[in-house]
Amino acid sequence: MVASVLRRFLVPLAAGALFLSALPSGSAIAEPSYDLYEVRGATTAQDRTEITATGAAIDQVGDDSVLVTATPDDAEAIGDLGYDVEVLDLPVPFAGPDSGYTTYGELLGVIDQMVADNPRIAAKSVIGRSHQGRDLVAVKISDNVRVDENEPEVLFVHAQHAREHLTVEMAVYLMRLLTDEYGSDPRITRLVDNREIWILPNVNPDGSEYDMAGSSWRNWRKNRQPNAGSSAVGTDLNRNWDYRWGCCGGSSSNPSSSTYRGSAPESATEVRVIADFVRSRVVGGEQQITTAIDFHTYSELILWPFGHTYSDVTTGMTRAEYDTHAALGRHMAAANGYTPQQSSDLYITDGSINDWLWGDQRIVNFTYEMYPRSAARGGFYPPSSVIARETARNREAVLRLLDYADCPYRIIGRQAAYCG
Ligand code: LU0
Ligand code: CA
Ligand code: CA
Ligand code: ZN
Repeated sequence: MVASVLRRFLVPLAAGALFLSALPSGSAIAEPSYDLYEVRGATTAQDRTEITATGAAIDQVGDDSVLVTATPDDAEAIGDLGYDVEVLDLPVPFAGPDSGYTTYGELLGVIDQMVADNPRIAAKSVIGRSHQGRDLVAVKISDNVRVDENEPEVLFVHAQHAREHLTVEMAVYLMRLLTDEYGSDPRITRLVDNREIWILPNVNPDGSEYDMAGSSWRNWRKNRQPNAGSSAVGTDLNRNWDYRWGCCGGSSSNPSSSTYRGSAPESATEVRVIADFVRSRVVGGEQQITTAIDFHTYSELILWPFGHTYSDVTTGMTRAEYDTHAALGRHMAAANGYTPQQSSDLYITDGSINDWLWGDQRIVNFTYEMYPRSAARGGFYPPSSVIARETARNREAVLRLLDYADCPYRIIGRQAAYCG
């Protein structure tokens, strides 16, 4: 981050600031404003967890600093912890929206066309509706797509966080890859024939449409569900899952926070719909989905559970299970150049999909934090010119997950014990 974009904390927002209007700080009625801050003096995961406990969301981790999305109150609380806090002016890429990114309406068009062109291997279902009533869509890709065959199932979740638009492009890329190259690329043909692949291309359409709807990006993270007794809108979907929800200081109870965990587990309409969908894949008492990726931006990381504890091995995670996640995470990272690590190496989170998919459903799963590595390269808003390169970058990594979906424990040689 270049010095010219730094302004001292407490300097008032300039007129025409690109976020929501600068509302009087401390007002009980006004919706809070979220700004980008640089916090210096944070070096450990424990430091970062303490910072997120104020309600701020960490966007980028450096050796001794982090960037956070925070309300003025969160920023003040971080300062009270003894860190050096500066508000950042938004860098140029925030000037968007960039028409090279796929809107929700365009996404539905892409899906319908892809299904029309590939009716034997692609199908769309509406699994529920968002809080504002938009269709929540699942795309299935497999041979004999209309039949529920006895094949390992794989789940890809995209855009829990509204502003992470590159993840929707990742879904479009995957749908095109698996359909366009079916019948010509032998590896992809074999995987489509022997897996049932579920792509949820945008699970937070209310949020992503809101983020794109203005004359500039809104830096929005949560969904758009109102909160009783508060003017602050939205729940952080990735803190609302029903596994050790709110347990461990990795989410906020304050509706104004961008990491608000909601009033109860699955209180967010979209989380409830996706969780019901995942539960519906339990057939004959057995979860059919073996492996999953939840796509986010940014930082170029591959993360595995748990997020709610710094421990590798704990209740609900044996050494072999941890090692399976770590080995598969590293195997994928070797293909895309991301950094592999346990989720809590970043900071503690609770109520994440990552923890729920493993802790509750026993699905071996990962969070991908996609391009870029830093805010200086565009943060949540890189130019659409990077879409083709940064989605194709994950081709081999995703194919590796699909390969291991028959028995992920195979990667540590434990298939007899786990998949016999
Ligand atoms: O939800 C998040 O805070 C994620 C990281 C966790 C999955 C550990 N980071 S993000 O919000 O910047 N995508
Ligand atoms: Ca099939
Ligand atoms: Ca099946
Ligand atoms: Zn995210």
